[in-house]
Amino acid sequence: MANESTCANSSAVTGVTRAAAVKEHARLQGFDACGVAAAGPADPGGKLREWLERGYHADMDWLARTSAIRLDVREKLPGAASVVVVARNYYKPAPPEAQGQDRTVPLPSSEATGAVARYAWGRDYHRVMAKPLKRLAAYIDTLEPGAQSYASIDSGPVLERTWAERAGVGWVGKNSLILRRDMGSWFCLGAIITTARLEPDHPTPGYCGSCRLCIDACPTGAIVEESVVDARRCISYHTIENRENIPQSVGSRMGGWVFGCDICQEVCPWNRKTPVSDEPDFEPRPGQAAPDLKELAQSDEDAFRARFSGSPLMRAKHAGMVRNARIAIQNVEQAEPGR
Ligand code: B12
Ligand code: SF4
Ligand code: SF4
Repeated sequence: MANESTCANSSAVTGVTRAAAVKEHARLQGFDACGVAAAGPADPGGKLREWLERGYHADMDWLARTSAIRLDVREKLPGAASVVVVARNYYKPAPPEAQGQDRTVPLPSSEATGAVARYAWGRDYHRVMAKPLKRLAAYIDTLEPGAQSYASIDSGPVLERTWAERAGVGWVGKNSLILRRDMGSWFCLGAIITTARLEPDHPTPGYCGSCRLCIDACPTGAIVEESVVDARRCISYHTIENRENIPQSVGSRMGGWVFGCDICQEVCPWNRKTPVSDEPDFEPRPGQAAPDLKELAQSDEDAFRARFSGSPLMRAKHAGMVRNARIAIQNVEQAEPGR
């Protein structure tokens, strides 16, 4: 595979081959892709600062609070020399209960089930990836005397997409996600900051070309310019992170989405041929990919916990999911009066 770094074969431990050994170990840990970047300032172009200044982070103040660390991995790990980025494919085909849903639009399904982002159909990816990533970090530490590493998935103060792009793991698509020609964007990222010196990969070129399907398909206009998402308009932000009321301008365009949103990925041509993930933990759990809206809206906290414990849906909390289901029900009723 040209440019997009995959997991390579080697077990030698010097220079270029050290990076190759890391990639082979990443493959053994189940990761589908792995690349290496040289540590340093993450965002010389000031894109993160500008994004924050424009308020695109909505109320995710933790992004602003940790921005100094995000801007330079050496703030997190003094002496950091390399950033290893891994990707884990989570693509599973829709289970029968979600097959009637048109996931490229915000319309509610006629079955009055909610739509859930594909990454959240199975077990929480943080849990799935944590141990393999820690094992990979421990392996990297053996490559150089005294080497230290910091492993992070999603919640750590690391600009994962920037590092993924630099490490040749994929390119930043116009929907702002990292894409690969062999997997589309149906994967989660993890990063390891390390003091070990590993031979860096080259960034991969972008393959969006003149396409702008994701920008045109976004029902709320959240992709305000190529590769830039305003979270204040993003259904994913409102259904997962927002703890307050969802503004009418977004709620009325959410359709049946009750957790996350995949519209800007479902329409992407690179996502048509993603191989099915070999991770059993990403197998859709019963009722999780397309929960019954009325059941969800009427659920009590205990029932919610019993059903979704260990899944990404817990992030939105019971109150958030009930709120989302109520909005989706209103949208169904408006689309099909008298239901
Ligand atoms: C905050 C956050 C969100 C927010 C804000 C989204 C956003 N676009 O920033 C919300 C809640 C909306 C969100 C939604 C989603 N998220 Co999110 N999110 C994050 C998180 C925690 C931080 C992102 C961040 O720092 N944003 C700030 C902006 C400024 O940074 P950035 O977009 O990464 O931009 C950098 C580069 O992309 C580059 N860049 C920016 N613009 C441009 C333009 C050009 C032309 C170029 C070349 C480069 C470039 O420079 C920037 C600064 O260095 C990351 C995990 C992490 N720690 O990184 C996950 C992460 C990005 N999310 C992820 C996912 C899966 C999603 C969803 C698909 C979930 C869903 N199905 O609902 C949606 C997608 C929405 C979308 N189109 O972005 C994955 C992405 C995997 C992938 N294949 O890329 C991540 C990496 C989590 C993970 N570990 O897997 N997310
Ligand atoms: S996740 Fe949905 S709302 Fe957010 S940018 Fe993509 S299509 Fe738009
Ligand atoms: S839909 Fe088109 S523009 Fe958007 S990320 Fe995919 S290829 Fe790029």
